Amino acid sequence: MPLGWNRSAPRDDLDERELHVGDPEDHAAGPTAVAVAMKRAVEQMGPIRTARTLLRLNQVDGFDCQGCAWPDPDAGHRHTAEFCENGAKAVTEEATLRRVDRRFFADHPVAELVERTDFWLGQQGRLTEPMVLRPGGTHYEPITWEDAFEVIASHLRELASPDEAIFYTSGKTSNEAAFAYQLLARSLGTNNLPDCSNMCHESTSVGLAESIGIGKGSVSLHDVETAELVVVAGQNPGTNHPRMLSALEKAKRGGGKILAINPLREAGLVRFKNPQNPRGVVGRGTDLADLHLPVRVNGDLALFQAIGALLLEWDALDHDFIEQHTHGFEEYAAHLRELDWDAVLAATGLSRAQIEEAAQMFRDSSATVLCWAMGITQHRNSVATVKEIANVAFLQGNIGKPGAGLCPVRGHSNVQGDRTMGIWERSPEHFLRAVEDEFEIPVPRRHGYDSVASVRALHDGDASVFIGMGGNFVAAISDTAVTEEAFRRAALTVHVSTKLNRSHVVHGRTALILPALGRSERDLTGGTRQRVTVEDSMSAVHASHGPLEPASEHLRSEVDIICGIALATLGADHAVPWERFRADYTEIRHRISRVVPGAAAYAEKVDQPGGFVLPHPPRDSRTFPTRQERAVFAVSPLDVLHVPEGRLLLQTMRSHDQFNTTIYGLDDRYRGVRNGRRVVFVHPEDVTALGFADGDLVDLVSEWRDPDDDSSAVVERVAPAFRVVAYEQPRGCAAAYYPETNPLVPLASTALGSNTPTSKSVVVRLERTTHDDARRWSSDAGHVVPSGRGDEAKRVVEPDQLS
Ligand SMILES: Nc1nc2c(c(=O)[nH]1)N[C@H]1C(S)=C(S)[C@@H](COP(=O)(O)OP(=O)(O)OC[C@H]3O[C@@H](n4cnc5c(=O)[nH]c(N)nc54)[C@H](O)[C@@H]3O)O[C@H]1N2
Ligand SMILES: Nc1nc2c(c(=O)[nH]1)N[C@H]1C(S)=C(S)[C@@H](COP(=O)(O)OP(=O)(O)OC[C@H]3O[C@@H](n4cnc5c(=O)[nH]c(N)nc54)[C@H](O)[C@@H]3O)O[C@H]1N2
Ligand SMILES: [Mo]
Repeated sequence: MPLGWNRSAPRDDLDERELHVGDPEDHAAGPTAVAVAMKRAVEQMGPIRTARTLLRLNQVDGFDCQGCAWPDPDAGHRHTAEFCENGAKAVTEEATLRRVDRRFFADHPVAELVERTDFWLGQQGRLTEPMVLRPGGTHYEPITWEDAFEVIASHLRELASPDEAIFYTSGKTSNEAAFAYQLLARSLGTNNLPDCSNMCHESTSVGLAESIGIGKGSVSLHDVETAELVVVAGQNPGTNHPRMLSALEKAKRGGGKILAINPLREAGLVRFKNPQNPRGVVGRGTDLADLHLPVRVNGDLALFQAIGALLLEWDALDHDFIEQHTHGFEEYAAHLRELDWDAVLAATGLSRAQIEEAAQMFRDSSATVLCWAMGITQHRNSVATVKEIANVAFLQGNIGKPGAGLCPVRGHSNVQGDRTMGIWERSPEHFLRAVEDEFEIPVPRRHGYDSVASVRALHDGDASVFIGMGGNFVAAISDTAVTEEAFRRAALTVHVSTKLNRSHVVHGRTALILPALGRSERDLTGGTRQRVTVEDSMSAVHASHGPLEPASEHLRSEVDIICGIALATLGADHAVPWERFRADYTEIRHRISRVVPGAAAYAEKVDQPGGFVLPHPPRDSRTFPTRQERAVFAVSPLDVLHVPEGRLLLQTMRSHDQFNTTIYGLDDRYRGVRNGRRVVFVHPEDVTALGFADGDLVDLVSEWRDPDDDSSAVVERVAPAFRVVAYEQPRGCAAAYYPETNPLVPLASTALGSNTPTSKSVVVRLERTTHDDARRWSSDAGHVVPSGRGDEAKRVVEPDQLS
């Protein structure tokens, strides 16, 4: 019996139906998507509120979708219904009429809530008033806002060093709140500003900064729509960026081609039935990918090297671009002339013919857009892979020209804006100096903790206060058992949240829940109607204001809460005008325009309909702010991830019915799974070869040894009770949903250079489950994690025991 799992199945009475597995779908969206979105919305909001809310979504005078960071069409080119199925679910989750009030907390002790799944917690409704859990307390109790701020202030004042406090941000936070939040942390004297980006596109930010001098993508929506070739690597837009399918459809109708690079044949990459036009509603829809390369998990570095080598061999190069704008071409070309094709085939699991066919698509295109997301960024070699993608773009001059460029597709709706505003544990010197000059406060230069380092600091006692501006850090980050133990050691955990989640019930000695306004709600902070601003994945900044009555009269905006903490901690005569910030966010926008590069006249520009686009030198003028002042070809060794015999390489991904740790429902329609989340997708022949059958219940056991230390022991981690689903993909690979699989990802297993958890490359073996109630677990709703101690969930195996 695996250690650390002597817990019964979690309690979840939401859905007692059996897990059901059918065939995956061969297209995305269509009328079903509209029907599902409307059903969920009407269930939680009623028909009138549903109509009022959804029609304001992503409109020029409306509010920005809380879902993903995909951009909006230009003002004047938007549909009446400018949203997707999953955007509608995101809005429903926030605009629901269900409420979590003080009665709820009085009825449910924390010891009970911790046994609930994240699905159940989220489905209880919106948080309504500030709550505190006192040391040794059994229940959360109401607390006034002023007392809550005083609890935080007294903890912060008692710290021996400001670096013992951690200020986490999830990427929904507006630019105004983000700017104020980083200013609060830095006023206190710390750069401890980890964010969800550390777990997400950090490998992109680090890789692109080295390759092109700026960590952001270089395309506009128009470029994607007019490209001759769009490459979609390691991304599942049908689920996670559904509005991207409309852009891909436009590209196809304009004669463009699509190359999908993904271990799974995702429905959204096969065919799209656009519910906005009749062809999509009654017809067959639009075929998307012209070629699907079923790459082995983690094979992309090798694949892009091979594509580069073929383009070199065929002399399919933009010589002028290479000569005028790049650095390091000779070394790169020499490296690829030595390419070891056997290693390429082993790493990618593809044939040479398949790779040549893909390379020909590059050769035959004079304007290529390269898109990628988590399938690229969450591996040990991810930074190198991002640079390899940039290399291939440079070969053909596919940057800074129409219909071409690099397109990392961001996750959270404002994750890119938060970074622009200074949410960064290692903000550059020019930014820190600008803050210092603007506010005349000393700003620390020591780098802060990123997300992984924050867990370690809490675990080791180097930090004792954790403040989360949105998000669900405990469930989102790797190594759940270790993380939960770290949180339990904190003196104070504070969460500014809209919905109940696991981070509220795995808590420090004192814990606060501070309920915030959501983006769909009217913000009357300071007595005037306030707007906020956000930046999408393509650097477009625009304003957003919500139409709805707030879920409760006690809610405060994130800006208001940050200013409240600052005033309680730093006092009213602090150099930063916190009172003026909360009275009128325009004051914050004026400060942004003086501190943030490229944001001059920010307050005025966001008044233009549709907003404005931040400067991006490679996109705008083919200038590259790298040290070499050119686009830099990177040379990276080709590595093949070795998976021992009898093990699988597991990627952890999203179902169609979740937003990160927020579980909307239990169906992954496109992959044929209904009423359950504890499934592991395995190639049919691997299922048999490993001695199992489709439908068996297994525990997932991850095996990890420090790759930099050959003598280290193998450490195992277990996540119990997953149903095996035979599912087409490259041999040796497997897939399962996050966050249920986060207990398997070691905290120390991170990407080189970006420290992002390797949640897409986890070496696992399957073990027949020994849990009595395993059937119940596997048909259970949502998120199950151990609440055991960190060391209990691990067992140590000596290296020679690993075959
Ligand atoms: N509805 C909805 N929308 C979302 C989110 C959500 O949870 N729900 N999350 C938001 C956030 S924060 C983010 S970051 C994005 C995430 O958007 P995605 O990156 O699309 O999210 P994942 O589900 O993690 O999907 C990763 C994809 O990469 C593939 N993949 C896995 N490993 C590899 C590999 O080694 N190589 C290649 N080539 N492919 C691989 C998987 O099969 C899968 O198709 O979506 C955002 N939008
Ligand atoms: N194994 C594995 N782990 C992963 C990933 C993976 O692919 N695999 N993906 C990683 C990625 S890409 C990301 S981005 C992270 C996500 O990590 P997070 O951003 O920390 O997690 P979310 O689940 O998006 O946070 C949801 C919570 O945010 C709060 N919230 C929602 N809207 C608002 C709002 O408007 N204001 C405030 N104040 N709070 C709000 C709600 O209370 C909700 O419970 O997870 C990472 N973890
Ligand atoms: Mo993300």
